[in-house]
Amino acid sequence: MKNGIEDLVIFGGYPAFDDKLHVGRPNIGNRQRFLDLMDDMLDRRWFSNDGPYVKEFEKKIAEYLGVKNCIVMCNGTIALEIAIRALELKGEVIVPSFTFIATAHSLQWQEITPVFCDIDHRTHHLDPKTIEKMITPRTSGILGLHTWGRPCAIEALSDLAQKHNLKLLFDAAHAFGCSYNGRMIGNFGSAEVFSFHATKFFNTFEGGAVVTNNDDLAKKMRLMKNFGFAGYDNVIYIGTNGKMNEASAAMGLTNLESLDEFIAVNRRNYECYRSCLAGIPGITLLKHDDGEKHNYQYIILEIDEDEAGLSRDELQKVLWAENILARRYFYPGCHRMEPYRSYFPHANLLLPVTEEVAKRVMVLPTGSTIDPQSIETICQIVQLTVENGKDIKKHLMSDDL
Ligand code: T4K
Repeated sequence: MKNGIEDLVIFGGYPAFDDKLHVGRPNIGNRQRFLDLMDDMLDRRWFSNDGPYVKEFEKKIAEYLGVKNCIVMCNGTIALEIAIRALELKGEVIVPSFTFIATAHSLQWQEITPVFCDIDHRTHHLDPKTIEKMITPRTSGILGLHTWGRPCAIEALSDLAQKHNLKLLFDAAHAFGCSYNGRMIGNFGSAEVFSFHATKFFNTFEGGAVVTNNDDLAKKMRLMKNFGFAGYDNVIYIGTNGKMNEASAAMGLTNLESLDEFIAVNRRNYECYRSCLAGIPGITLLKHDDGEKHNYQYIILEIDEDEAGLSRDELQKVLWAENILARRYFYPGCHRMEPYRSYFPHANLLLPVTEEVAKRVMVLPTGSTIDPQSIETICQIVQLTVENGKDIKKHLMSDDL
């Protein structure tokens, strides 16, 4: 408990936490269950190439999402690349810049130009009104993103895709366990791609999946993730190595059994942040639609510098000094990173909302390693900092901390 700003580390106090609090600390299900699966895997000596755990994991995910096909892969980025190639996207694809760099790279890696489109300031999703202006004769698709797990404007994007004869793919890296109009994310567009990276609330160490209700597309992606092999000595398609290994699938099977628990903990943490941050001027917590399923894996704040008295970056400095490692996802936006910064030096002019949002957003720690007491402490520090925003700003500027 900090009694005044003199207790903050930036003024010479002790850190609120001895150990660093991370955004993205992995959740781990029943440890013994995982170790038992590992024992069986070692006895069986079957480690990869469509092993029994991978098959069972794919079946369970497809059932959980109510989708016809699930193809698990070694990570979300390769899964995106394979989905993009299987859909035969080319030329230009419309995509948000306010995303993790993998979304843009998965296109550029295949020499497809990501055309960055602005977002809606409330939802942080692709703004359907802006998309139409970005469509050219070279546009072959839209790559939408369910940012923070909240479903993007699925219907508007589908209408636009249909109207302009474009393919529609969703980067659903954040949205495992979320629904839209009561239907699980995974059922929309031509296909949707999940990430099961260690930092996601549901992880397979590294991993990802493409899900689709299109059987032909699924068949093609299965070939592509296995070099194009259609049987021994028979390659019928260009492919790569996108296979998930058995240890990752075992982690996935273990964690699926604890999925509801992970979500319940995230929800408890979200509610705790919601009540503790209420009423702090200039601090807005992004809300989730209580009528839909949600994984609550990201705690997203927007900081209004005028109201809070200090900027997002200044608040982050205060928190880091206290060992609260808040993150600035997705600063500064893909368009300000290479190679896109060099390719499109004036992209910022078309992305005013992206620029603004990237300066305001901060993501706070949650997950099973964070308890309500820690959240109360984090929020108390945010409150204390905002109450003294002007003095802290002056101090940070003078000390250049
Ligand atoms: N599309 C979107 C929209 C995405 O957000 C992502 C991934 C992808 C596509 C691509 O999917 P993958 O190919 O990754 O499956 C992290 C993750 O590495 C990345 O997967 C994720 N998005 C992104 C949002 O976050 P960083 O650069 O923040 O990672 P890092 O190493 O700083 O880790 C974050 C925090 O988690 C750290 O404070 C430490 C902690 N951590 C991390 C790892 C790996 C742990 O405590 N244990 C761990 O094992 O990108």
